Order: sequence, then structure tokens, then C-alpha cells
Amino acid sequence: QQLKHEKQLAAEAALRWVRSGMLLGLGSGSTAALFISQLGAAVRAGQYQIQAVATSLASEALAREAGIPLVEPRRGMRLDLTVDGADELNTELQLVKGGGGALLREKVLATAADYLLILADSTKLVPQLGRFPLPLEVVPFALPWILDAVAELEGKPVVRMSRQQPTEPARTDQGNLLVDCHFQSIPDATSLARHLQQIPGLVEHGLFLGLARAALVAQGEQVLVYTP
Ligand code: DER
Repeated sequence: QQLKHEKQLAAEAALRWVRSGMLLGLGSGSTAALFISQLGAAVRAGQYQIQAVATSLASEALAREAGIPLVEPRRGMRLDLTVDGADELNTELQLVKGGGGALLREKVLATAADYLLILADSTKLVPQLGRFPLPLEVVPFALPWILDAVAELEGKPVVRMSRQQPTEPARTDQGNLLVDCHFQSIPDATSLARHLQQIPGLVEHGLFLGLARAALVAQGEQVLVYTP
């Protein structure tokens, strides 16, 4: 349908940022999955010689299936380009990510990259962040205190449950828990990120600030390029 078509267009446009010889970071989620599939076809057709690191075990499996050569993280590794999706973005390219639960490795590979390119369909671009619940990755032991701290910050915290076993909490690739925080609106993302970073046991939050170099936002048949 239309949204899938928009995701497809953004994924296709992202190939223009890829050059042979690059070390790529592969994002997670449905839009990134379409990029991985299209990149794989181009690699198999001999169009690019690239290597990649994935931001989730799920994306790693997709990349392997698509024939994309994967490498292990190593010292001194800088990625040329990381391509990823987002749950929300504003025109300053501040992002909310983590809807797919991969926010920790996504932020690691966003930070390790010289260039972070975000792919989005038209529903993701918002005037103000916060309608999408902000995901947190949390060490299980610290959960009660983190729920209290987030409630103090006016973000209604909800522990994310597993889709496969709905009576079990969801687990990240690291084995941690996910908490979705319903702030409704986040007028000052920088300040909220600073508060969240003080909370012990909160290993990562889904605010990606000052990381994205460009965003490809599909709107109908067009793909618009946003830069901060
Ligand atoms: O978790 C994430 O940040 C992913 O990028 C994902 O949430 C993006 O959503 P998508 O499935 O619409 O691409």
C-alpha cells in the first residue's frame, strides 16, 4: 500500500549514497529492511563492493540472506555511512528511534559513522517529537527506580511486552528490557536527554540528537532530502 511504497522509494533513493569500498551500518525496522534487500540485490549484481555491520540480530540475518558481506566490530572502526529508519523526526533532524527495540546498537553505529542517513515515510515527519512513545533500554535490576524517575519526568512509562509471548517482557539483543515513555510531547529534547542520561541502569534512550546528516522523506511519489 501507499506507506510501503513510500518506504520503498526512500530505500531506493538511499542507494545513491552508497559507494564501492564503503563500510556501511545497516539499520533496523521495516524501512531499513527494504534498504538491505535492495542493497543486497545491487551487491549480488556486482554493482558495489562493500562491507557492513548490522544494528540488530534481525538485520544481520536479513543482510546475510541478501548476500551482504558482514564484518565484526573492531578497534578503530569508523563507518562511512549508516542507513537507518526512525519513528519520528522533526525538521532539525532530531529523531525518536527504538520502535523496533534496536536503539542501543543503532545509536552505537550512528555515532561510529561519518554519515547517518535516515529513511522515512511521510508519517514520520512531525512538528514536535513525543507523540510516539520514547523507547528506553533498561537493565532489569534497575527497572522500578527507572519507572519512578520517568514518571517524575511526566513520561508515563510502560514496560514493553514480547510480541511472541505477550505475558513476557520484550528483551533486546543485549537481553535488557524496553520501557516506552508516553510524554505526549517533548518540547525540549536536549534537556530530556540530559535528564535521562543521569538515571543509573538506563542504558540507552531513543532520542538521537545531532547525529543525522540527512533524512530522505518520501511523500507520495517524491523523496525529499532534509538536512539540519
Ligand atoms: O527502531 C527503530 O528506530 C527503527 O528504525 C524503526 O522503528 C523505524 O520504523 P519503520 O519500521 O517504520 O522503518
